[in-house]
Amino acid sequence: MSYEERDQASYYQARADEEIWQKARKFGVSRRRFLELAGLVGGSALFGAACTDDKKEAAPTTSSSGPKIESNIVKDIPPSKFNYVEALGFNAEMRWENMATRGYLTPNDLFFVRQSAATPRISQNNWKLTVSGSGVTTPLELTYDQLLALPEVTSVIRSVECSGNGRIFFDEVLGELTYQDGGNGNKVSLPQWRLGAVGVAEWTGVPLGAILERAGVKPSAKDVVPGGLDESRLRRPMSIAKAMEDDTLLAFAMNGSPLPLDHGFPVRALVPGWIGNQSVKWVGSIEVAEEPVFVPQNTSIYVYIGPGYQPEPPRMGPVVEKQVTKTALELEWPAKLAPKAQTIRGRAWGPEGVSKVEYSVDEGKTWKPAQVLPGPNEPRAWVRYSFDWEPAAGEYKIMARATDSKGQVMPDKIPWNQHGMNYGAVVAHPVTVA
Ligand SMILES: Nc1nc2c(c(=O)[nH]1)N[C@H]1C(S)=C(S)[C@@H](COP(=O)(O)O)O[C@H]1N2
Ligand SMILES: [Mo]
Repeated sequence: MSYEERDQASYYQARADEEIWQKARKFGVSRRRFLELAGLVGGSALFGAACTDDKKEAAPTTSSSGPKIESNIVKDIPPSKFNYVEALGFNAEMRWENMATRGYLTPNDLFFVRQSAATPRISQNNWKLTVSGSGVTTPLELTYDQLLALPEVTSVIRSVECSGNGRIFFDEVLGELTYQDGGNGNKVSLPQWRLGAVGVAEWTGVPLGAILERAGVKPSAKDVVPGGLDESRLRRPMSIAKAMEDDTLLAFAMNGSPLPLDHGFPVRALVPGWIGNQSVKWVGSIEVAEEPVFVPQNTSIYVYIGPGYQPEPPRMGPVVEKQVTKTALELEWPAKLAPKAQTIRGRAWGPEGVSKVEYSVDEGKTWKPAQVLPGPNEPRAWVRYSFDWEPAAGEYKIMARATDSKGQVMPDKIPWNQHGMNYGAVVAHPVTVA
């Protein structure tokens, strides 16, 4: 497809949506309800305008179900869908209760956003990818069209999760704040996510390995570093082994739509099973090095610092790459439920996949197996589960814990680390039944 054709396609999509909306209006459907419905069926058109430099045109059609938040995130982030988490840039946390009415995937309009700088507006017409460095024999450049035309294009269902997901529990459970060292004794606070900094989408793109092979990747290549085109210029190295895995992609579509602006349009890295920071958005370059690459991201920011962790020079502590196993309930935090028989739902995920989920409604005294629902249930995505509960009025804490495919059970407690990385302990969800 040429650029013109693609632009045409999004134009027609927008026209078609407008037409459906006009019809819906005749039946008394509000704009907001219409957009919600569009979201349920995929709502590709909501993001179809993602390929322009013009701010006005690029802004997705917005629904407003609350006061608008000034942020440098382009998509609509109403409080009904997101908690806006202030710290180190722009962070919109998914509200888990919204997932209770959803299928396996996180719709694009509910997907959390984490970034250190404003969403850049990059035109796919000017975009190109450069692949270079000592680890390749034939540096190359690819245009957007060339990338999309590669025969290796594939789709995978995978999670993206911020390594700081659950960070707030270090403070709430262990009673010790997490922070980044700002120099001069300054403690910079980090995004205090609860559990909504995770989502699962179907990503379409080209395996990074296929591109590296085209560039003549050398057997001596060690580290691969995608570089972001946003103001933060994020560079995040991964090992050549990780770069060559089948599901490590340069992705250009998310749940069947062109990547939304906030999620990395036109192209992002997808590094499944590893922390979200690895999945560099707005990728413009891939550097392949024969030497290990050290940048603040893997020497001082995404490292474990604290009692029980040792520095590993030049790193200040063990590097954080893999995610850990976690679970969340599809309930408001704190939740209010009626005293009657009901089904409680949740999702559990981790880099090794999930083989079992158990729950406790008596603060961990007794545990029962939850029912894992059918679904893709792939490792590096998540499983959905449910259990029936008929509570009497009162105050409760619901706990859930997942076991991964290696038999590893989520621990009751984990040690504190300064940056609040990978909170993988069991969480107690407060519930009032009245
Ligand atoms: N270029 C760039 N890529 C980035 C970031 C960023 O600030 N700039 N943030 C990273 C972090 S820390 C996370 S957790 C994920 C979040 O991806 P999402 O916003 O699509 O959910 O993007 C990663 N990719
Ligand atoms: Mo992150």
